[in-house]
Amino acid sequence: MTKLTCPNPDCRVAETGKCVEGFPVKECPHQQKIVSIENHPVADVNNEESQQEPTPASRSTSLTETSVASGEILSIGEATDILRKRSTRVLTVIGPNKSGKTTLGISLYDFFQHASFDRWSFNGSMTLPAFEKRCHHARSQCGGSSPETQRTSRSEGLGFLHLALHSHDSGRIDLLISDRSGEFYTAIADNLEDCESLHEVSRADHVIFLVDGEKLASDERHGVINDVRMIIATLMEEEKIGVNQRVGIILTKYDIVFLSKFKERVDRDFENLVNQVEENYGGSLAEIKSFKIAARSELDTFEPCYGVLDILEQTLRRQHIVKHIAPSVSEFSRSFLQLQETDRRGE
Ligand SMILES: Nc1nc2c(ncn2[C@@H]2O[C@H](COP(=O)(O)OP(=O)(O)OP(=O)(O)O)[C@@H](O)[C@H]2O)c(=O)[nH]1
Ligand SMILES: [Mg+2]
Repeated sequence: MTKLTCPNPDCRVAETGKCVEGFPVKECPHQQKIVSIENHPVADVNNEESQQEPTPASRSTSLTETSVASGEILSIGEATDILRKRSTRVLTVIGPNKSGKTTLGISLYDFFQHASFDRWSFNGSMTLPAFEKRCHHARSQCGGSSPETQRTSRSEGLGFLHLALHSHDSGRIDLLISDRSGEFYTAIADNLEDCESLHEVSRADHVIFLVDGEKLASDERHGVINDVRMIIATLMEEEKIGVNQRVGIILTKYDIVFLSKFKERVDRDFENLVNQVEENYGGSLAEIKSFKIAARSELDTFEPCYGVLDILEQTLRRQHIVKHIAPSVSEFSRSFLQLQETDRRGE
């Protein structure tokens, strides 16, 4: 028999048999997650599949008061718990595969291990092992020709890396950085249903679109621009981004661009793309800014986290945004969406 429990601390389904979000119990997406996990917990040590690491989607969806964080990348339920409890910013990182999404997240963690930025210093992380695993993989490749970040596979689904930062005047701010496979994003124009599962976009404080500088300096330059254009156009058409979101267009791996004989052409292509996005969508988004970054530079002349800290500053900045009105749709993202900060004021 399946015991009724719910990761939402406000839900008393165990006592009342009723879902606090108004779903018929069997249809509650939170319940479905728990049931499916409870139905498949048998650890068969001979079964290769059961030895695979749990993905964010396959783990329990929330950190309850009695649970201990695994330190792995956070599922949407676990991220929602942080949003519910703390002053949080969500940085959503979107881009085709190998554009540098995961590296951007781990570069911030790496940076705050050794330094502080402006008034911000490291105040902890609930995903230390997840960061360490990703950093270790990159560092352990240093013996090779260049450090490599491990690819994020599509089956891993959506996850969030977590950093807590502190400053004297603002206190603690929690930062959630999305991580997902690039293949998912490049396929969304063909699979519009996938747009419905873009939970990381709806609640983002800052949505950034990455343009791979290395590819832009190569023969693949047209494909790179088209991919990013197509992703932005799809998200606009599907109304996944709009007046509530600050958007960043990011040229990544600028260390490679810097050394390239095509540097001027790359700068020009990037500038044209940014101008086009501003022209097409400037009036429909809260803000559009562009950044050039080298999250993992191979050149000593580039400061660590080159350009990434400007993105961080932009993400942490408070903004004047209308209070988000919770949609009446029956989606798993509901509680995530509802957790917009209500006290945002312009600074
Ligand atoms: N030289 C240089 N390499 C970088 C930089 N940022 C990322 N890389 C490399 O680019 C490759 C791809 O980076 P990832 O962070 O894994 O890219 P991703 O967008 O997460 O890719 P998927 O997980 O496949 O979607 C890795 O080998 C990184 O080491 C950078 O600033 N400079
Ligand atoms: Mg990745």
